[in-house]
Amino acid sequence: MGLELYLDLLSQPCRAVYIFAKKNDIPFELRIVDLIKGALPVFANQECRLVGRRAVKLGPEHCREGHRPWRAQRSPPTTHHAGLFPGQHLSDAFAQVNPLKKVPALKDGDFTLTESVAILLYLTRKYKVPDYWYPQDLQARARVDEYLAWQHTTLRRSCLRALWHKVMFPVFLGEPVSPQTLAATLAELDVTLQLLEDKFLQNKAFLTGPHISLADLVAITELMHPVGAGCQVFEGRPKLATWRQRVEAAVGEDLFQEAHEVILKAKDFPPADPTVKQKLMPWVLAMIR
Ligand code: GTX
Repeated sequence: MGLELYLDLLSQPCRAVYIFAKKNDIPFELRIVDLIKGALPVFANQECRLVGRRAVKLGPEHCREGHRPWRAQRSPPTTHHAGLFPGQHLSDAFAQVNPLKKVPALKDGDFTLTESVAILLYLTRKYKVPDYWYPQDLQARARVDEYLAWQHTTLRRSCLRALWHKVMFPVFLGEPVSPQTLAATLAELDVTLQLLEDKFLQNKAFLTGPHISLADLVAITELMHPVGAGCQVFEGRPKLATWRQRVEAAVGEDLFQEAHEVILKAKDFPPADPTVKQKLMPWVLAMIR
């Protein structure tokens, strides 16, 4: 068995891994892990097939009765397989890959790996990818490392909270968020965006220099969380706005849109079914502390 990536594109680190693998033509089998357990019709009973660089979702009409967790599809010339694990992120099968039951996760033969940053670095080392993603140059690489270390406790937290406080709690879960909490969350996001601009982007084309790197990919996939919630994160921030355009162009607009298709619909997610909500609440509360 070759490389398998366990992802849910609702998750920001999964989007970074997905874009990186596809952009660099890394052959992988996609195992879709449905984090919110089939609560969204767009995920339920769907199978995905990768055709070249596009993931094609197959609707329920293509699924068999009692359909199998995943069905491999082959599509020449780039044969990537695809799979679906609807509502399986807490399953025993997934726990074999990641005992922490979080995505992204990677399986390469008998080797399993968790943590998005570790996965991205593994992919840069195992496959021949352009140097700019994670430069060999000591100091250029250190800049990427610096960003990757910074973002986990800062931008990750702010963007995740903005999405949940603005949309996922009040609209999807029907749990009101006080105006004070929302205001505090958005203020925190604002401070973090300023840091991103002042400390990292400065007047450069990309966060760590003249070329796109893992830092930009990890950052943009985070920022698309509040964007999906309807936050105008680029408004009044011309430098960040042009940086976003550069990153999108470097990644390729089709791939960028494909990876963000689901999160960009976050505002329109239908309210969760009460039983789904009951199952999700402990997970959500543990995630949004
Ligand atoms: N530090 C890890 C990384 O970067 O890989 C974090 C992994 C992580 O927390 N993954 C989350 C998960 O699998 C998904 S990312 C947040 C998802 C937001 C969904 C928005 C609608 N969580 C599952 C769990 O905790 O059970």
